[in-house]
Amino acid sequence: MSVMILKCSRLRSVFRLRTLHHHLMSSQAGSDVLFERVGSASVITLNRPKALNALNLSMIRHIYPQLKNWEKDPETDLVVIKGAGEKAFCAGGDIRAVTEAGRSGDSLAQDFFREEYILNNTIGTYQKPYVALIDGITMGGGVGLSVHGCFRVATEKTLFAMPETAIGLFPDVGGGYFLPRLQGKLGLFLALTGFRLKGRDVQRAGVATHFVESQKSSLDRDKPFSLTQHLDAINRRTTGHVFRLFEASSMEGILENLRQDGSTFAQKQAETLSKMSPTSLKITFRQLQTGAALSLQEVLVMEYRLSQSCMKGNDFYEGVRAVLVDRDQSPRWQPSSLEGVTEQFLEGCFAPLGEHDLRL
Ligand code: QUE
Repeated sequence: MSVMILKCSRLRSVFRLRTLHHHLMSSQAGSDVLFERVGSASVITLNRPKALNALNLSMIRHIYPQLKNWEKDPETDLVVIKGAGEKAFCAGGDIRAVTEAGRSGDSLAQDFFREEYILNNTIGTYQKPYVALIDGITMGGGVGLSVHGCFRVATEKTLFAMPETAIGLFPDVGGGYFLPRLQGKLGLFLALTGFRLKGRDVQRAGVATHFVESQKSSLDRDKPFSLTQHLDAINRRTTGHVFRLFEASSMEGILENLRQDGSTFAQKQAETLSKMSPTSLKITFRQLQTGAALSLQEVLVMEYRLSQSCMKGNDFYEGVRAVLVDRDQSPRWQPSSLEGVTEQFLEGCFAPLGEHDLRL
């Protein structure tokens, strides 16, 4: 009898586990991401074209073990990752689901960021060639699936951005690592403004390692980097004192620089920054400043702390509401100005989480 009860309760818990597993892996289980072998290449296809291949936890949980297997698999010489459909490689993370989970106290709010960053680290330390075909929209979470790998192939259809300051988040997935390592202050500029890079410019900026025309291959070969004239401004030196628009010791300093500069470019960037979450801007400024001297692993630990701070605040929920849910594009940020975001608050955002810290 006791054996029966034991068996029953074990069966029940196995069944419960399977139900939970099924639930986690549902939303068109398995088909959200496809795996295939092409010669000696193992290929990952992000397969949610209607959602611009946005990355959800189910996809992360399929991709991670597959990458680990292929790393040891003698039949696999390289890994290729691409997006299904014409429009996107991957437009980001499924952050709408993350904010819904955050509101209802669901653990997805922790699990998503933790497992996503672990996957980013796996790509950054991968022992075989990892080739990301970033043909189409490549933003946020999609950048994390590509930029840390050794080959990133852009096409004329690539549209790259780290747009998170617009939704009260910050440029995560290792943005604190790769952005400060781009030329001059380009990474900080991209991080704060969410500026979109297109086509060959994605390679010019150093985000892509290669460029091919999505059909053939010589398009725009002689076209210069369209930000070249603006890079002078981003890193500008004017007469008298050394003065760079995005070089300042604080976020307020950058805005001051932009407002004092007469150029259309500077005014436009000041206007863009005025729409972003002040909390996100200050977190991002410090994230890149700190991340410049850290390893990818240390950056991801820092970013996990920041993700959990954003989950506790107002702006991430409000940003997702304004941009992705209600689409009124009118977020009500709290605090509403940079001055309202104190050093003491920022200190707390970057503070260790003890046993809840990300471990890599
Ligand atoms: C800023 C962002 C994101 C965004 C829009 C922004 C982002 C993100 C998505 C997104 C896009 C398509 C989807 C989806 C999410 O949009 O991070 O689920 O299907 O993931 O202005 O940071």
